[in-house]
Amino acid sequence: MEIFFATSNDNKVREFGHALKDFDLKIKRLNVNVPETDDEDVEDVARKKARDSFEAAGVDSPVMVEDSGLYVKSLNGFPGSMSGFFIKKCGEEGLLKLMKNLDNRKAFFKTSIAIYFPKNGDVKTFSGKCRGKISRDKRGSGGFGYDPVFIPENHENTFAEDIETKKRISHRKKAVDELKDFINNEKS
Ligand code: ITT
Repeated sequence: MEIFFATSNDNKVREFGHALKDFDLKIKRLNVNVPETDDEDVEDVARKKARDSFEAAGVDSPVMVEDSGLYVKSLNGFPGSMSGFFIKKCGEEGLLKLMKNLDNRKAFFKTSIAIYFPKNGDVKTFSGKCRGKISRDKRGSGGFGYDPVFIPENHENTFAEDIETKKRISHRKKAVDELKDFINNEKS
């Protein structure tokens, strides 16, 4: 199967490549940039973006997008689907500043992959969550985005300090595993 991946984010492509290692799926990068909706759930954002990206791309194979967000409990889920906008404006430091006086540091990452299938106009979504907490300071140089301030549940280090753990348990890895199950089922 061949799928086009519409994304502007090289880090996502790299993490997908790793999670799909040894799996029979050809992914081709697509450079279309369609606006994202303001839905709070990244799954809704991804679902709509897949259809829009397919229409903008003018290809005849399935088109995949991926939307991710960091949902912080004591900020009522913010920045969530606005994680990209927030980090561009304020950085991870901005999140730490915003949370300076907050003791409840619980947060989770959510990734939703959405694929538009042109043969029947269907959109399928595959999602993964990773629970954890926001650290008190920035630590580590691996990964990208909020990885230096996110400590996964039952761990001491941030994702940026322990990239091997991220590869094993991340939101993205779980979403890709769901996608693999779907493709395996389709094949059998
Ligand atoms: P697209 O072109 O694929 O939309 P994007 O960078 O705009 O790329 P998202 O909207 O899905 O991607 O993600 C918003 C931001 O959330 C992203 O720019 C990162 O800063 C952050 N982010 C996403 N996945 C992450 C991860 O696994 N670890 C840390 N931060 C992440």
